[in-house]
Amino acid sequence: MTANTTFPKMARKNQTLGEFIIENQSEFMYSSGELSKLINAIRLAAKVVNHEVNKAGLVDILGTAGDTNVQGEDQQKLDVLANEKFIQTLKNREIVCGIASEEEDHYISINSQDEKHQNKYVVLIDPLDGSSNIDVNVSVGTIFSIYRRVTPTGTPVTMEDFLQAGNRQVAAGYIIYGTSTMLVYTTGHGVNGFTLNPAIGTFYLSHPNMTFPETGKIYSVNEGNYIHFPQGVKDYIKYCQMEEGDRPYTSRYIGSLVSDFHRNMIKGGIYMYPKSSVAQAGKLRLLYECNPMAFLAEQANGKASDGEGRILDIQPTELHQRVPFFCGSRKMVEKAEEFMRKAGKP
Ligand code: P6P
Repeated sequence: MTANTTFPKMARKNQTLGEFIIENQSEFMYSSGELSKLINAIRLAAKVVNHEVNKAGLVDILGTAGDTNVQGEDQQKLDVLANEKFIQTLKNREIVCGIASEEEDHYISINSQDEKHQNKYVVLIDPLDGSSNIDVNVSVGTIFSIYRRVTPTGTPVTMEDFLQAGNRQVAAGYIIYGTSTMLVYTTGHGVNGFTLNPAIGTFYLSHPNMTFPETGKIYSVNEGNYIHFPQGVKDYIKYCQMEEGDRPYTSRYIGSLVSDFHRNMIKGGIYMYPKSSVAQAGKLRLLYECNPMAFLAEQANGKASDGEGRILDIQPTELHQRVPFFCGSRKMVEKAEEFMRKAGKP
């Protein structure tokens, strides 16, 4: 899979997501409509979760997880609720044959009620990434990754259907619940961003063909972990801070991958979650955080690396495995890799 060179046939500003999907249907490889229905299912779940996230500030009035609200209703933690909404919406559509989620220890096998259904897609999700930010009213996001199953249709999915390298994804994207709610996704033909008009519940194409600037002046990393980083990462952070040429860069770290990625894609920048002496493989999960974001990054002419090689070429071995993650403007990721190469294996 190479960086996007073909734009969607139809990408008119203010086109609705529904119109966009229909007008670009032919570009969904092999799909006879299921992938479109899948993206539509994600669109619906996004609206439901958006409604819940936006009223989170009222949780003290409405009650919190394990409590009951003023109406005596059980309140759920938002990440549990987001997980349930996405899983239920995807199940109801009879399109997917399996789902994996950060909130579920094991994958969920969805055996079709109708044996005629040859559901051929599996979806992997981080239903509410950065959910700890909700209590302080900071943007959070949902991340999704879609593959065609590799085991025979009509049979229950196996782990093999989920442990596919990221370069086999057919679609990936995120929803960012920020100052506005956006759905940003790719099917391998570039990256397009749709903004929700909450008054009418419609997503409009607001950011056609999003691309990372080739370089930037923002670096995003939790510098509180600095002393634990490998020497090459420390050297790159010091490079970013040095007074020379277009540097020092600006440090911006929200603590929400989707938000940092989204800002860096628009303005130019690099997001890093390196391995460290306290987290040997870093923190981020390969299957439902790094792979989808890496697919988006490459489709937006950016780059995504584990510090040594391409994220999308990693062969997964476990459902919840973690990898170090460096993602964003191509030249910035390449410079970070250069410092790590020079410093050698920690
Ligand atoms: P730390 C949220 O938990 C997350 O997975 C990403 O969204 C975010 O960038 C990162 O972890 C924050 O982790 O260790 O810096 O608080």
